[in-house]
Amino acid sequence: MREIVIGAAQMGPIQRADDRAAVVARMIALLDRAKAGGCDLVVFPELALTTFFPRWYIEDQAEVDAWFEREMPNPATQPLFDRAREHEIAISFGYAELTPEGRHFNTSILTDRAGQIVGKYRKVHLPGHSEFDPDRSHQHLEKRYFEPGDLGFPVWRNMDAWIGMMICNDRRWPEAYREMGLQGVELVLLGYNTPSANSQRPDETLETRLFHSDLSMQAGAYQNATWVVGVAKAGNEDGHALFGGSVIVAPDGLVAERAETEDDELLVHACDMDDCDFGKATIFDFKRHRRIEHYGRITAQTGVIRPDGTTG
Ligand code: ING
Repeated sequence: MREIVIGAAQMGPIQRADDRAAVVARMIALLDRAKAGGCDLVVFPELALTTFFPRWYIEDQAEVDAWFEREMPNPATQPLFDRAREHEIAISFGYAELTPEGRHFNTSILTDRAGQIVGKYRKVHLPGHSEFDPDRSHQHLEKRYFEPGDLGFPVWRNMDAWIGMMICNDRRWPEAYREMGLQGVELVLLGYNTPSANSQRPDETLETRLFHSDLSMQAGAYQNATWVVGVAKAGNEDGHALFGGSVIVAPDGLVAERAETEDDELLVHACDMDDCDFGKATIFDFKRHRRIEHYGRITAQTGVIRPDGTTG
């Protein structure tokens, strides 16, 4: 048995006016609760340090860059790393990364239990648009503020397990899980900030949107025989609602824990990494069953090319 007690630290809303110190204090409070709950690893949401600023159209680059971190850890987050090291808890959280070369990424990191960063991931699938869209009730400008990730989908050995990360929209793309599944991933950590409503689909209910989120993570877990931890930033941020629904999904695709609120909430579950073995050795023994000679389109083309040659 290779058990990791995992805490999914869902966070409630972060307002545009909230400063990082107040947010880090909330993360530390969740970390203290996780310690009391016996956690070995705690997962925080996407863009955990700030409001979901891609909902705002900002023209001044200096104002945009104020939402980004230039180094990690940094003075604002050092208290979090210090408390995690004291508790001997590994952490993973998302933030906006501004590199020394001036590149902008939607990033997440993973530490070991001594507080050292052992892995970094940069969000590959950026949803939304890059120019102001007057038809939307709220903008979704990740394509404006971030570059697509340039690190691929790495998997690291940490805490006697193969661990990978993805971020939010990545969870909707089976390629992201499979890239890690083909590296033997046993635990996928992901945070998300997902609007509760979509002005382009006013008829789509919150229940349906939560279903799509669960469906994506449960399928990814089952089809790659891996644990998946999905952690929301939730609640009303300056009038814009994000849904909660954080989950810990087992390698058989079943939900082991689910958040009940749209606030700071900690899910705790003892996850045995050996539970991945059955799926990887039977139904999803990739080496025995996959037929890559038939999968060429998946990396040969981006969009649809129909048999009659029409596209788009
Ligand atoms: N948010 C959303 C997500 O992928 C979205 C955007 C919502 C895309 C619903 C498609 C459908 O969960 C982020 N931040 O990617």
